[in-house]
Amino acid sequence: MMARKKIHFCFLIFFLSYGILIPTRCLGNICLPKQHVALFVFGDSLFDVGNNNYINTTTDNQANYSPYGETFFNFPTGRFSDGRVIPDFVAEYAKLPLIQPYLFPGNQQYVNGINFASAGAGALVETHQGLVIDLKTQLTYFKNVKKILRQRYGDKETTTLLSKAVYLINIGVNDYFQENSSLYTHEKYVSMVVGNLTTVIKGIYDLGGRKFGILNQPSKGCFPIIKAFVNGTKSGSCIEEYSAPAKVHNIVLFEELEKLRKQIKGFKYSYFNFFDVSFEVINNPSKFGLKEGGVACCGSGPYKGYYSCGGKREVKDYDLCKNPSEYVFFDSVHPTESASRIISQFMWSGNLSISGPYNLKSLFEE
Ligand SMILES: *[C@@H]1O[C@H](CO)[C@@H](O)[C@H](O)[C@H]1NC(C)=O
Ligand SMILES: *[C@@H]1O[C@H](CO)[C@@H](O)[C@H](O)[C@H]1NC(C)=O
Ligand SMILES: *[C@@H]1O[C@H](CO)[C@@H](O)[C@H](O)[C@H]1NC(C)=O
Ligand SMILES: *[C@@H]1O[C@H](CO)[C@@H](O)[C@H](O)[C@H]1NC(C)=O
Ligand SMILES: CC(=O)N[C@H]1CO[C@H](CO)[C@@H](O)[C@@H]1O
Repeated sequence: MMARKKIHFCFLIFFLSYGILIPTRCLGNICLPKQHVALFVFGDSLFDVGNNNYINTTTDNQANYSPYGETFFNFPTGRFSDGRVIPDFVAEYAKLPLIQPYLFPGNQQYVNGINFASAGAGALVETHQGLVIDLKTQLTYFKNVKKILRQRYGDKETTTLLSKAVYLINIGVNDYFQENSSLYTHEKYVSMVVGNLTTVIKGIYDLGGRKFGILNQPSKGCFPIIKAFVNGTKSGSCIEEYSAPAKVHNIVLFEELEKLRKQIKGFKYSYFNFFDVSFEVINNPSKFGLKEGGVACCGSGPYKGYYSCGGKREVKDYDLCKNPSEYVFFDSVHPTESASRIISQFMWSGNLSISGPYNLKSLFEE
């Protein structure tokens, strides 16, 4: 019930601020401002806004229990955060309402976009297979959305909507957490992960997508969960060797995006340097108005690095900080709402070395 109310409220704001004052075009009985740009979201727990509430999975891949959601929404929504996550801020900056999870039951509009992200998902279908919506399946869902849009609004409007839309993708962290990854050389495993990611990007392009926002891998060696399982590190320091595959991934990903830009017509992208931004925010939280980058808000063990927030996973004990807004990490892997806002601002308006060749703002305005 509460989720519904909030969504209607957002639609209302949207129509009040755009539908009436700005010239519109209409899809069926829904009128959109001329410059309407939808947001489609693909990925893992960083972006999941509740899809995993509706699949058979484990509590490791779910956040639909307290204290997740305790600040902004005042109830657990399935977001791995005390409050909002990155796609919520991107939608806000793009003057869109909150983008709904694809699996949310009931009628969906899709004209503002939709979110397919699933916590635990990877670019490889083997990653948490059977417990998540892998990236390939997310693409299948998008294909289905396109079909529905065409039935409702016709080919021409659908083509326009999809070509103007921005496609935000974050994937890979879970692939590199797989034990299997050690069976391969870094180079081989990275080529599989990035290869499957670019296959999905091409799949979206073939369905009419043109504008892509892609995050590279964060500095995983700084995550409390990694630090907690390595002995003898002093508080706050990152473990560089755990970031090594991420660095290879990031180089290969950038090369592949450049190849796509040169090879396929109209392809535009924003490559977000999540690695440097996450490293900076974690290690210099005070620069960004935060206090704690080394220890998580919710969890147990050293650095609150055990993944036990909410007490419904393997480890049942957990502590919760008083003020999540002072922390970078909410649980041992996921950012707080405050950190997600900071990251989103860099994605939205960061300079070329952070968010390029387009930042998200310029992609939306294209
Ligand atoms: C989830 O698992 C339960 C119990 O195993 C089963 O009854 C149900 O059909 C499954 N639901 C889906 C959507 O697969
Ligand atoms: C990982 O290992 C499992 C079990 O051996 C296997 O079924 C799976 O295909 C492997 N995944 C990859 C990406 O190699
Ligand atoms: C995608 O991943 C699979 C393993 O799931 C791998 O066998 C395949 O080669 C990868 N595809 C590309 C294009 O790299
Ligand atoms: C880009 O922005 C970052 C962070 O605000 C800053 O440190 C860096 O100097 C900027 N680079 C350029 C080339 O302006
Ligand atoms: C020597 C030492 O401190 N070993 C510890 C390393 O961390 C593991 C897991 O936290 C402990 O079980 C070991 O005792």
